[in-house]
Amino acid sequence: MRIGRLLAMAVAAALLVLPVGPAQAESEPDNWIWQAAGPVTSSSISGTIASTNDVDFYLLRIASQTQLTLTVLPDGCNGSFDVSLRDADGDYIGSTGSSDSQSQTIKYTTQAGTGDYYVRVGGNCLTKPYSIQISPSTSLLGGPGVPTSTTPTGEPNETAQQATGPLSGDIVYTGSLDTSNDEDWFAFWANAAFTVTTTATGGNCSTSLTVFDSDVDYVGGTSASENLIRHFSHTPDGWHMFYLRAEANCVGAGYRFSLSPASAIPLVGPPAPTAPAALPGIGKRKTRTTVVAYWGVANGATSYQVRLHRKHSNSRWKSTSNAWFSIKKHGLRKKTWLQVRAVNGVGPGPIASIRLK
Ligand SMILES: [Ca+2]
Ligand SMILES: [Ca+2]
Ligand SMILES: [Ca+2]
Repeated sequence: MRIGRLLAMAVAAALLVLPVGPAQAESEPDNWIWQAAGPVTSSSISGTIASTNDVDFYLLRIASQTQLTLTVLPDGCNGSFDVSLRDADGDYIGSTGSSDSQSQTIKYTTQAGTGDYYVRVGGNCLTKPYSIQISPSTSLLGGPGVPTSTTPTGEPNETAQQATGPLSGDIVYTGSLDTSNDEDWFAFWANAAFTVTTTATGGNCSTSLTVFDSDVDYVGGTSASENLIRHFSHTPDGWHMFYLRAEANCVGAGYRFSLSPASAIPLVGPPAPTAPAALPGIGKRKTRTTVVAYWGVANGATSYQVRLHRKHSNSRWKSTSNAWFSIKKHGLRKKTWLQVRAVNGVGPGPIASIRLK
């Protein structure tokens, strides 16, 4: 981008009055998005491109709808620094270079809501440190950075039967695909909507993650290449086991992935089914000719059973889908009780009783 000489001087003058806090110095290794330093909270970042293939990543956590300016200061170098801004998934937003006489800027209004952004610095100016000012620095929010604690996974894990698991939620797992036919299989339980998040970590390869259900039928998936973060979300219709398969398009691919939220990723299968709960209550109503008993719906009930009880004798249990039972007063003997219980496929629940006469 070309800017006029006057404008350049105005920008340079403005820079002189910018408050300059302590610069965040780079900390190698920071060559991948998952190695990004930060979140940066100082008003400038600085580092050195140490070799032609050195790249430096920084994480910025920025307040909602900030009019962000990244200013790459003149470097006095024959080469140039390449500076780009990336969104939370590593996707490109904009870039600028550096020159030996003029500052260059990236200006961008961040999205609504607190958001993560990445700054990537590369280039061929190998002799001088770079310096990038971030404005307004008050928009830079702190907080946890890219997780550095990871859980490596191991071989063999070539099929669903060999799957490693069950995996936990909110853990960053790492793995690599080391041969042309290497597949890495994992298993996990999920009982609510979950998201698989992944990025490639090595070998300049693209890694794909595919989710299968417990019958090893395809559910969906995503793939990520270098410095891109990708997601796949799924809402299961209950508590199920899933399989996750990692594959890559070239040998030596590394990958990271996590499952979230942890609350949707139980470590065990669904609890065994149980008989229905007790009836929450039972009552009765009398008319001139009948007594009607009625009860509250029991948790887990698919139907109910009723019988008459008197002293030590019971009638046979009779099934009903109603939550009530009606009997004629005429012929009803004294001290007769109605017993009711909820039932389901597991069996009957506790008995509730009410005196009819
Ligand atoms: Ca560096
Ligand atoms: Ca680096
Ligand atoms: Ca494997």
